[in-house]
Amino acid sequence: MDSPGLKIEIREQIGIITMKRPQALNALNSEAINSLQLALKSLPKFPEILALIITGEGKAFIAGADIKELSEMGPAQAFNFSSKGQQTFERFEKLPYPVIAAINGYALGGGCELALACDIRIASTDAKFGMPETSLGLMPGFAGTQRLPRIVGYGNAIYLMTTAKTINAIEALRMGLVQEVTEPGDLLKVSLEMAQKITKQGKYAVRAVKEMALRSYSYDFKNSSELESEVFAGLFHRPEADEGMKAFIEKRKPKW
Ligand code: DAK
Repeated sequence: MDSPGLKIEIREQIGIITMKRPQALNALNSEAINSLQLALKSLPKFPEILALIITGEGKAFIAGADIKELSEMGPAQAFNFSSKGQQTFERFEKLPYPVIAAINGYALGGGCELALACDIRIASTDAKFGMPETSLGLMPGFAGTQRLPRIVGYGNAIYLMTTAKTINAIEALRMGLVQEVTEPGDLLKVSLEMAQKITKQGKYAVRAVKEMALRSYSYDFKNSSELESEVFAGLFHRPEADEGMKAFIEKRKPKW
């Protein structure tokens, strides 16, 4: 399934979105954002999906928002572009299953922001990360100022955003920006293996964990803990939890 600038494929229970505008290092222009929105709209047609991978074709994950397009925008267009991008990234974040960014090459600016809206980030050894917007007299416009400090801590986030420094995969791993680093040729394989691990867990349990972890952004600790008890109890209404615990006791793999 292709739309301009991207491809979606489904491998068993795993969706894979590949950004395909390699001649511009997959820079996000309005067309690419529209295609991402269409891709998000089409995902519910595949209820079998339990994890999603997003990656880029060629030598970049995504080298940022399209600077050529941005340079022609006035304030009103910039606001619309930013809001549309923010809504799209938020929909990624809110997908009911985990989303893995498989980061090959450059993940700069808006590309790094899209990776931040994913749940897990795996980088190839040739990946390069950065938030170079300030070097263009801009600032991150897809909620990167909000997500980056939550993921790497305030100091690391301010450091990256105010120096416009590009860091490599090992530095990104040290900061907690990525969870795993792999050889470029193994990136998809390692990402698929991680996705497969997720698909083997209880579907509703994984959903509940993601929902609760996301709520940690906006809820205070006490409210979140109370809600966690309710969501936890809710899992006991489903056969999945019964089967998972029974399988452990009977020393076998769960059947779900
Ligand atoms: N936009 C447009 N084209 C890009 C691009 C980008 N971000 N990145 C690369 N390209 C294009 C290049 O212009 C070149 O096109 P041609 O010249 O061949 O037509 C082609 O991709 C190959 O790139 P290079 O020839 O430059 O490749 P190199 O290997 O030499 O260098 C590089 C790779 C990644 C170091 C370099 O391309 C580079 O510095 N790219 C720009 C990276 C960057 O600064 N990214 C951050 C963009 S700013 C907002 C909304 C969003 C944002 C901000 C505000 N609001 C509306 C408020 C987000 C901003 C950003 O993401």
